[in-house]
Amino acid sequence: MIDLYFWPTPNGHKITIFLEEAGLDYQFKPVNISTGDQFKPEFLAFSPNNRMPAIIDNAPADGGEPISVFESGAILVYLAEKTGKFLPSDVRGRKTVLEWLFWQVGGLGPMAGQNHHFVQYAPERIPYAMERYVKETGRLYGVMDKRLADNEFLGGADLSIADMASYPWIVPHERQQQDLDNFPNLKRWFNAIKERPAVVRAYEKGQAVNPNRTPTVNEDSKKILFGQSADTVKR
Ligand SMILES: N[C@@H](CCC(=O)N[C@@H](CS)C(=O)NCC(=O)O)C(=O)O
Repeated sequence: MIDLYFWPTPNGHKITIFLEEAGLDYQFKPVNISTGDQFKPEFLAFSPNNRMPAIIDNAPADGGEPISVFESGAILVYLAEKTGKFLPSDVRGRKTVLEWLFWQVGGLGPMAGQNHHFVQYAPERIPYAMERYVKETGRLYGVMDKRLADNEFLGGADLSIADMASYPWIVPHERQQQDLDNFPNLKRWFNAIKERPAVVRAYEKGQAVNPNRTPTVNEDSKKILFGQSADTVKR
């Protein structure tokens, strides 16, 4: 059984998609980041970046004590290695999936995240910042579109953890001021993933963790989520 420390956000959905696709047993451990659960000492003990998702694997492959993992990319690699699914074992296929996984966690995620911040949430309208991140998000969509012109999935012919990492960050494409009609290969990939039964289940189960669908970023939670500094960590 996997304990999934989770809140329904793009980074959280990456892991529910994997768990549903792989058919692993898991239980949600809600981390309501709007109310500050990410700062609870018991969570910080194994997720020191005060971010979710994180997991605890209660039945690790070595038969030893439970193993915790934080960082969505590390969690996806851990689960792929545990199950032997969605990360090829041959040297070339593995390398390619890891390239696109790292591309997502180091590029698409952070850039689209800044796009969300400056376009939707920043208390001041800063045109330079908005334009910078909307354009960079568009550039990254273009990179994906080109890759998907000759490949069904980011890693090649098969669904992989690279697709699972990227898909949740394309879901809010309208909020990111991107038009999928400008990226036909990306649109084909997006629609194909969206229809997968495991992905539908992942989103349904994930949303049920926040049954009232309270927006994660609201006037109260902005005080918790934005303006964190070194002092936040020292506390
Ligand atoms: N690099 C991290 C990013 C995770 C992340 O940013 N999580 C956000 C929600 S999507 C969070 O927990 N935020 C809590 C906070 O900002 O205090 C990963 O890929 O796991």
